[in-house]
Amino acid sequence: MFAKTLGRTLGVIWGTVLLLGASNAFAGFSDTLNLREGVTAISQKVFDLHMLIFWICVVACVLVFAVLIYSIFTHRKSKGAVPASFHESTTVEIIWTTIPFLVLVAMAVPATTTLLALEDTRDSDISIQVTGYQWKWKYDYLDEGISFFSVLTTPRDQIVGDAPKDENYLLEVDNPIVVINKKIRFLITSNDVIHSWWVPDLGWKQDAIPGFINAAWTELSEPGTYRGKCAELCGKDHGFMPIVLIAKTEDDYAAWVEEQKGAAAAAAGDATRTLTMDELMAKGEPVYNTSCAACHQANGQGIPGVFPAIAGSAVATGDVAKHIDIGVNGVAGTAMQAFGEQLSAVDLAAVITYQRNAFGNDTGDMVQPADITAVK
Ligand code: HEC
Ligand SMILES: [Cu+2]
Repeated sequence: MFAKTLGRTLGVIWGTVLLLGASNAFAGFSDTLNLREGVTAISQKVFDLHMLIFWICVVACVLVFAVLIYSIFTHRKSKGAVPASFHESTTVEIIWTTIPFLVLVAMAVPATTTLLALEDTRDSDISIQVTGYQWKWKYDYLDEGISFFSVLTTPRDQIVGDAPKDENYLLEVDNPIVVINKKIRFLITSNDVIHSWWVPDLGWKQDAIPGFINAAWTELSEPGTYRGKCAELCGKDHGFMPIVLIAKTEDDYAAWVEEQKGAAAAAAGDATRTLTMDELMAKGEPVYNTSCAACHQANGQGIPGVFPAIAGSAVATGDVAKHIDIGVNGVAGTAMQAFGEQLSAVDLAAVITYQRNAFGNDTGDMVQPADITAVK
């Protein structure tokens, strides 16, 4: 009698839990705990696949536990249950092999279809090469010849806790990647270690591996700003290489392309000019802060034993040619990258001049863009 009541009570509790779970799944659950639906047709497909598999698992769980709990309570010893004496039933074995097999096939078909659609980069309209660097992204628009680096712009004082954090803390960059509502093919690779390019709203992430090119694609229907970050532990500043993707309308995109080409031409023009000390120092400081301070630190003190100090450095106060060589070609086999391909001649000349005259390195030396071009 008692056991019967207990059994019924447990049944009711179990049923309530299931009902609550299911109704929750339909309501608020989906925006807080569930997979993100994203903003593209393919991210919706991924989400639908996820929900389908989820519900198949829920139904399988309910059925199996219902039979299990029913059997435990109905056929228990205290009720005088006598075990069946049959052994080896071909029918049962066929049933419990066939049903899971059919369920697995039912799951494999939509899963494979979605995976194939995710990989299908054919017939794309625009190709962008994405290259991971420690710790920034480079975007090359292969059809337009546009090329730029995208670096974190969250101010240092927010990171160290001296200022309140913005809404998009660690998710803002100087040069976002810009696209339109066409099929965009991404060719993803890396210059140093393994990174991973991940904008959750697109519904996928793709590893950036040195020496390999991984392809992925997206097609955004609405203009908007989508944010993501490197999703592969890639060193000290792994958490400081965000991605900002902006989808523009056709007209805005065309204007942006023109602007980028103009900026490139202006930079090429600047490379032949001779700059004053003030100009070099003014340009050099922001370049230092975005490209060098992650390792050599904003105060030029470096991190002892890992990144050498620039303040008082034998290189930064010694032979200019050696300093230019390290800046342009890096130091092979160390984290000191070759900035020759990352920074313009003007930026490099400015940042090297800055290093030679800031942090108490008052050498008075000036490096001109032409000095850099001569070495490149
Ligand atoms: C990812 C970390 C990193 C970044 C970013 C970085 N460096 Fe370095 N840098 C190093 C390391 C490591 C060394 C030491 C290399 C070696 O072992 O010789 C170094 C050495 C140097 C030296 C020689 C210092 C000395 O006294 O030996 C100079 C000059 C220098 N870097 C300039 C720059 C400039 C200019 C930038 C920015 C445009 C920059 N570095 C950005 C890691 C970095
Ligand atoms: Cu990374």
